[in-house]
Amino acid sequence: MRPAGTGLWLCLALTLGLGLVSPLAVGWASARVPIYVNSWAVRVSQGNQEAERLARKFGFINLGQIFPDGQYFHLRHRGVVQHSLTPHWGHRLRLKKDPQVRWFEQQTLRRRVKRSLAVPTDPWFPKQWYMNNEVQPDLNILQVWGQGLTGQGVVVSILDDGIEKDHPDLWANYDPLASYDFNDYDPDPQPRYTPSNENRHGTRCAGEVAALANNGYCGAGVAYNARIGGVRMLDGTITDIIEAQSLSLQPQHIHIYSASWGPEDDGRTVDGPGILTREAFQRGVTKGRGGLGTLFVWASGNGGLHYDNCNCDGYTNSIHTLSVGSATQQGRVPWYSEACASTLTTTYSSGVVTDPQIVTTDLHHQCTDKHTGTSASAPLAAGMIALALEANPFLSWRDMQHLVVRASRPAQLQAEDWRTNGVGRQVSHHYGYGLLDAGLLVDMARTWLPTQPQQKCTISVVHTPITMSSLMHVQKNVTACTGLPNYIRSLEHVQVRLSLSYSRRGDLEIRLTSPMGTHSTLVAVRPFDISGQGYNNWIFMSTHFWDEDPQGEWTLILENKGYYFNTGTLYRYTLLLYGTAEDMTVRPTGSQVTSSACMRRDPQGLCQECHSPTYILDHLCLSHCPPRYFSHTQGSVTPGHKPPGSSAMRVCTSCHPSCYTCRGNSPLNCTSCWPSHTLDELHGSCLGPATPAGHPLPTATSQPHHPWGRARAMLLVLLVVAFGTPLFSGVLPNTEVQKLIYPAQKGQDSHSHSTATTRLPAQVSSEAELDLRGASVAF
Ligand SMILES: *[C@@H]1O[C@H](CO)[C@@H](O)[C@H](O)[C@H]1NC(C)=O
Ligand SMILES: *[C@@H]1O[C@H](CO)[C@@H](O)[C@H](O)[C@H]1NC(C)=O
Ligand SMILES: [Ca+2]
Repeated sequence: MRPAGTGLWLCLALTLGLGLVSPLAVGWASARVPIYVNSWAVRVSQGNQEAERLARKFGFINLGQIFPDGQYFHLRHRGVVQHSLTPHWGHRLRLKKDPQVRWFEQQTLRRRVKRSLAVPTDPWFPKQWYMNNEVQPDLNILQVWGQGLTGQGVVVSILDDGIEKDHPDLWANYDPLASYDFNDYDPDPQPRYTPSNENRHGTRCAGEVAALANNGYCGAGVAYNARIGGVRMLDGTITDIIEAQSLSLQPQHIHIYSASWGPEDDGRTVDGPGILTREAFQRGVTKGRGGLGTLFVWASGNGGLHYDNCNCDGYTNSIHTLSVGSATQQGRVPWYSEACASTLTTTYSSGVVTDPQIVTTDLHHQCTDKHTGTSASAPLAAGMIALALEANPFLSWRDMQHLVVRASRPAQLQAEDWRTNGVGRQVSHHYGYGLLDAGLLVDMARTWLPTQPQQKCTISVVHTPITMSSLMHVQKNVTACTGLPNYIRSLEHVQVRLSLSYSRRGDLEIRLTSPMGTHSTLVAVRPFDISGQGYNNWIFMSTHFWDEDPQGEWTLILENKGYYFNTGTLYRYTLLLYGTAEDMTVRPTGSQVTSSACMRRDPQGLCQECHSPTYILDHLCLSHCPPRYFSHTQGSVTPGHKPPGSSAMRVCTSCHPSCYTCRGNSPLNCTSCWPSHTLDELHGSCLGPATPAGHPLPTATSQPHHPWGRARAMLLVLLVVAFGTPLFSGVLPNTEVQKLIYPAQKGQDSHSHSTATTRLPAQVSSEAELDLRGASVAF
């Protein structure tokens, strides 16, 4: 229940007999859309008798007079849905026609928040310096709580070493459907207790997101009314299967996964997700959350002491994860922080011993003020993202990344590498776009115009072996798929896929410069990386070119920053651009509520038709149809129902009730099912709760254990083995400075849309590593 609704509003609400706000209603209400409830205020001239007559005549319940003057009455109708986006036309007509009714109004939900309640009363809240206004600026969470947003209706799962589900500050928000134990294969994620309490990490992360507020215990979570689950998966043998299963647990139920782990942060590892885990990410963003895409929030890594670079970690540098770095209370780069171009945003965390740390729940029903590292930063961001999702539940995974870019500020964060990119934003390899501001994030989430589907433009720059010099520039004039359906005007992520051999990998610095002049370091010197294996189809990612126009000359710079006699051969270089054809820099500023995508309104001002690419649902224009609805172009369903002047209407229509998501309204059109139901992929139908024995897995919709999945995985492994290692040798002379210029050719950029297709795995780790790799927990 919301603690926010008290005071005057509560009195009024009780008088009117309104229930408290449901999660769905909160989302809508915050988007300033009226929600009609099943209550009417009616003014009659002849008092209670007249009100009783009206109630009997039309089937209302008379709940009595509103003021003691016997004129205004509160009528409720049981046959009307409790929350509706449209007024009830039938009752409106009837009441209008009745000569004894002098005035009436169907009631709508009012959002009223008692302002003083925003500051939680929890005893440790004064120690939560990063959100109690103690430092300026902090994460700006009080402002969001002040608006009544607390994560209600949002589900977050912590992928870690378990969660103490009976902790007094967690139990009430604990969600068993968002939890599982993949170490023991049972539904209970309770951590394994040891004398050294090493399995406390997940419980600590969970409390940052959703510790209860105002319960007189510990502190408060960022989204203290969100539901929280835990996946126990780090306390045992870690395989690609376990990672993939964890990341695809209940993708229609869990909105946000928060993970603070990855390959060893030892400064010499280059490793990323295996085939199945990459497939899990891909499925998550395309199918999770009813097609809006699962939100994977990731800690950028703790390898700072080893001069590690998070671009050598295939989890944080995936475009599908939202990677979060850390800053100390003083606004400094913490000693453990890893710098890399794939970090998107930053939240606070610990620093040196004298710096304050993060306050959260701990094992054995305890509280702690000693949570540290980037592991502490990612859950804070996950909580803030939960607040934004409550404000607008229809944001896609890419919408959220766009919003995070815009809601992050350099603020007082100190770094030597703050630079202004081609669209005027400040960006740093330590902090991404800076400190995330929850107030800004929520404000922008409310009015965000959905982004168009993701396009991908692939440019193969080098495909014959070149011997590398000590400083090599590879230039390429790019058209960004101009004239093709996958033309990109505004960039999101940029990837560079490289295959090269090098005598000492850690000595090679790789940088990329965009046509707008933004320099991004893809990997800096890693003194501990003495590997002679080079990079084998490794993908580097940068977020620093966000919203830039990619047309023109891109320069890749490979520079030997170490031993003079280093040698190497560049085998392949592919530039992969992601983004949309929309010019994101000319979007109107200020309020752009989704209703501004409305093309035609009825006399009441309600929207009837939306501009492409949005779809209409209940008079709202949405970028995607939510779960339980499918998008289609009307005309094929109800021919002759077309509005004048337009050939087709884009609408969201209900699925068959047996489906969770679907592509049509038949029970055979399901694409995913409700929790505990199984999708029959052959027939597109959902089967009721089954699998009691022999199938301990909690979901059937997304597990990568389908026979075809395994077959394909095998195939992919074979492909990797066959094509993974380049076997060519260099031919060009080894000059000091090399400049390679490749002109643009129209049509050379390949056509590929990345939204629907499943691609071959691009990052290749050796077959043996797939199963034996241990993931290191960030502390
Ligand atoms: C890139 O190509 C475009 C179109 O062919 C041309 O106008 C432009 O001058 C080229 N830029 C560079 C730096 O070569
Ligand atoms: C929906 O299911 C029907 C069969 O019931 C099938 O004919 C139709 O093609 C399906 N629609 C889509 C879009 O898959
Ligand atoms: Ca508490």
